[in-house]
Amino acid sequence: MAGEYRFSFGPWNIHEGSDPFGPTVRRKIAFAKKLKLYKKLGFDGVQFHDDDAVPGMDKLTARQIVKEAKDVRKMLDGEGLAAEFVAPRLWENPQTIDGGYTSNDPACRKYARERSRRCIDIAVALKTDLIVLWLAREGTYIREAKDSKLAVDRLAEAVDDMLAYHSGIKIAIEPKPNEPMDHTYIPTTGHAMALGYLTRDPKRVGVNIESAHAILAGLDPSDEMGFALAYDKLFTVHLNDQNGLKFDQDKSFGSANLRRAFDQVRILDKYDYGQRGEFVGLDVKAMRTQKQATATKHLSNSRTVFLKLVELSRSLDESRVEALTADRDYEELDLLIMNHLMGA
Ligand code: GLO
Ligand code: MG
Repeated sequence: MAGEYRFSFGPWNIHEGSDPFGPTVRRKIAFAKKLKLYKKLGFDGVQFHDDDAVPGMDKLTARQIVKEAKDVRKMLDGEGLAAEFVAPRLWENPQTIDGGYTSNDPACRKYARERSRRCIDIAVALKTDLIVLWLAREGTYIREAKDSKLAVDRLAEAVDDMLAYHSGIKIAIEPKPNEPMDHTYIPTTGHAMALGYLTRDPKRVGVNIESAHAILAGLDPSDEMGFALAYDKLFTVHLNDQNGLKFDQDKSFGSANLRRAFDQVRILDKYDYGQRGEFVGLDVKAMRTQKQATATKHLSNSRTVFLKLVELSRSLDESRVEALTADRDYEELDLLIMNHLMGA
């Protein structure tokens, strides 16, 4: 069963533990060393930010960027790993302080478009056709700072620009309702998919659903997945967990609410997620308390929980579920699911 699913995570998921209130607590692990951990932890795919692959890319020419990305491709080959996607990191440069594509400053919007093209070049060099767009700062701190209609027009134009730049790429928009912004323009799966339909080639635009982001929007991640699956738009997922409405926690999958994790696995497995090469992507962070030597357990644990939940999903007595559903005895169905999860 493990072989039926391929798992991925990004190098930022092995991190030094800094948070807004305190410095790092673990030593930095070099990128090449992180790559060596993937297979050992049971992972086959690497998620990238453009500058995970090519650090300092803003100071390099387009040609130099491609050259460096090709060297990273060789490192991946050496480890037997695939690149799952590349995402333009449009939230750290001074020119993205007020957002990239939706910035009020035309020079900053131009920077964001250029950077996105370089990101596509990197994806091509890494041999992946998937671009993830987490629209980090495309929103506002105060409502009056930007025009929301114009912002959506600008987002659609930016996606168009990327689609036109390379006919072979697909774009998975990763919605999130807040953080770092007060409100973002693309807060939910529905918004992300609707944005895709404003573009020149909606077939090539889908979503990356992150469990925690759906929960932060007050929504159920498995229902969000069902919505995207109904439109055949679930290009990838960022599984993790979130304990209520607070900062984005990126907890290990299933650690806050096992039943909510079960429901995500159940819908993915039911509709053959992964059969067309989609990775089971994680976006999880180790707790800050974790010591150096054990700061990758959140990754292997999330994978273990996913696979265990696949087993539980497949062993659920579906005829019993059907009978109880037909009888509208949802209290009994509730107990059936809880007993199943408790191994009772
Ligand atoms: C933050 C996002 C972030 C993205 C990543 C890929 O809340 O989840 O981790 O997934 O940057 O674009
Ligand atoms: Mg994410």
